[in-house]
Amino acid sequence: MVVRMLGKSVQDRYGKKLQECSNEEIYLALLEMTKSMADEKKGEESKKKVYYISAEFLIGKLLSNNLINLGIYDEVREELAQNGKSITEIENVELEPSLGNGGLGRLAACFLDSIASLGLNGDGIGLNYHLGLFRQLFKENLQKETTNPWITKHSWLTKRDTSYTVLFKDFSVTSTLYDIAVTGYENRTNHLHLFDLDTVDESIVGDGIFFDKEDIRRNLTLFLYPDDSDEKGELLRIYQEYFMVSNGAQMIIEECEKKGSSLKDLNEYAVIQINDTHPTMIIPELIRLLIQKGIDMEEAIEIVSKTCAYTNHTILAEALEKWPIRYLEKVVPHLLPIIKVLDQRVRSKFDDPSVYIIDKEDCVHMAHIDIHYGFSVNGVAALHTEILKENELNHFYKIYPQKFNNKTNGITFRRWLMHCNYPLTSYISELIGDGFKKDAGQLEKLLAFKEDSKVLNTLLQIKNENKKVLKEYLMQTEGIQINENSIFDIQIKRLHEYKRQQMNALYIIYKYLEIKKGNKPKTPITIIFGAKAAPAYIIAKDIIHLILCLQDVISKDPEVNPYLNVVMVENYNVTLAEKLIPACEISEQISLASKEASGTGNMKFMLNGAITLGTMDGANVEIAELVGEDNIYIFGKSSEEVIAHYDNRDYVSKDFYKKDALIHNLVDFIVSDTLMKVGKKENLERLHQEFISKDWFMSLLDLREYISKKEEIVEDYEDRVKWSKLMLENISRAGYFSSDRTIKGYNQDIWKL
Ligand code: OAK
Repeated sequence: MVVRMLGKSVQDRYGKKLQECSNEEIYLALLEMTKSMADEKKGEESKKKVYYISAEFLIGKLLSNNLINLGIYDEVREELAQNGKSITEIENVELEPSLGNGGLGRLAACFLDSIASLGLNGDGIGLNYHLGLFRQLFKENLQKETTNPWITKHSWLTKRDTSYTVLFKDFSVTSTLYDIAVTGYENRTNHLHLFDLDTVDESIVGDGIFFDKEDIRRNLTLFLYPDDSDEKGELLRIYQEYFMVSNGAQMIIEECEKKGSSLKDLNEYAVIQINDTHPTMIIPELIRLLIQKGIDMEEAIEIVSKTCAYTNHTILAEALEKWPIRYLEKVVPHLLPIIKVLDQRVRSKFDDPSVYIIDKEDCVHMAHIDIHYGFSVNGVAALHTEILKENELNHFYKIYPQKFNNKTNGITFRRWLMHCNYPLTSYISELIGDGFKKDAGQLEKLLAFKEDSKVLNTLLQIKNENKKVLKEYLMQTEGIQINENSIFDIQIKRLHEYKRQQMNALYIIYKYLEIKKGNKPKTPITIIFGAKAAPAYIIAKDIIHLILCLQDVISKDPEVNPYLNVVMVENYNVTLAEKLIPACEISEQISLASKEASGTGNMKFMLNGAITLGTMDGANVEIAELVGEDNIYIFGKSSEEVIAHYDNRDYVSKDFYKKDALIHNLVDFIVSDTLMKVGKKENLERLHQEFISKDWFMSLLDLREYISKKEEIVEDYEDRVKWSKLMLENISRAGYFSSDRTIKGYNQDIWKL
């Protein structure tokens, strides 16, 4: 039926048949058709609505996802195939929206999918970054940055009439709103609201990603996370954040008033989930707007406190935002009297400077605003929430134990199984029916096939097919050649020292030297990385340099490359993740215990039958509990041990370097002639020094255990029956990590829609 609509639509549009159309023409026809089908699925305007406000929404390409959720993917795919067209090629026409960076942004996207799929009334609020996060290029084994424009006639944005005035210190601006429809799986359509400014001008960007940071009218929504390594950059971030929250607050108030709210009962109409601290200014902004509407300050504070809830996504000090008062004075002076009152109220109640909003250096701690003036504080995995309660936010937990709760992250199975791994999805349906698509827990039914060699073999076969698809894709898109008969070991995530890509690099050096000595692995290994480093994060860029140098050296060494290969994919994004994850065999989740709040890649890999090699960190802990210790490869110091090292300040990386000959050797290889020939002295020497004299995230502490665990997993890979059982066990137990489960939890405990 739908497909006939597609045929008719292309006939009307282009006056020709489907098989005569170009991929671009078909894409546009599908886009229009899908948009109008989504519009017809408008859900009921329930009294209360959740607003998920976030600086990032890493939504990925939308065509296939929308077709799946509208229930027409199979039909469209088949009809296209019958007309000699491939849905995969048509997907290639779409540019990936560049509205996010990492886990926090991807989580927001999974959540929007689950909110709509569960039939809940909830929208996202964010910014329409024209050039998104930067596009990553590799030149001379270094990361370079350029712009990543993604908005074209092919994008899913719909311009709305809605617009608001946003007040800054020296001027005000008028916003424009773009919406992206979010259709749930066989359910309602909600919206992602992206605010923008008509005066923003992409042409001011020259030479990579350089632009005038002070030209706010023209730069405000150019980039996600513009460089904030100087004051002008920090001010621009405040402009962006305030622009986002002021628009959001005005929209929420307008929608609630339209539904009959007097605003005194705002919390009966709206609940605002604050995604980390970037949107925190929505609290003083809402208070300000309520006062403008005639509500007195005390009452306004009470109302807002009943409406806002906060999610913490990191314990890393540098990611916990604090803004100097003098910066806020330069951008949003009208918020300061309110922030000062909020601080005063805290001071009058609590005699503990660590919970004040304004510290003695006159900095405003954004998370402290959220905790005092929101009604819920949640962490994103069980361990993370415990660490918040017992360590990082302990003083707050003692004041407000009832506010703290855990919501272990999840992923949408529509994208991370049904869309990205069609062969596995079809096979699971064949074995246990379609029930798991709406009720992920049903994946456990697969456990009935634990001893079924035909099923186990088919799982291996599907993995092999996915590996070939990845090989083909990397060849076509990046010109990279990989060996499909090697073990695919993958680490894809933002580049950060705590995630320890550098420890993986030391393993590569270890393996390289072993092979040189004649100790060859039985099956060749391909270690694949994907990661962007923040442009001003020097050491992170040095780590990328090291990995690219290793890739370079090994690819040119015929003694080593039949057994070991390193591949760093350029410009890692959701589209690449969708190809890498179904092909992965070993999932690298090796953060320093206590530092990774949750991780969500770990869940995606598990669901697609990869085996985790990881530390007891974030959601790895819950994965380990679910699959049992025989089905996961865990190594490294525990979070307690790591926290004790930080508390006692007794970790000295130089001791490991000096006392352990193996470690010494691996670290020194970074500045060996072999690497210096392809790399830059300055970068390699700096990284070498970093390992020896800092190593803030204790790579050397866990290195020996990491190497031996990795040797063990690689050895176990040889037993194909054992491996296929590991796969089955992991896939079967992944149901818990559906974001539908997470969202049901948010709704039950926090939103109460
Ligand atoms: C990004 C910017 C500021 C603060 C946190 C982030 C972020 O991406 N955090 C990540 O959030 C994910 C979703 O909760 C977690 O799974 C990751 O562990 C965490 O690093």
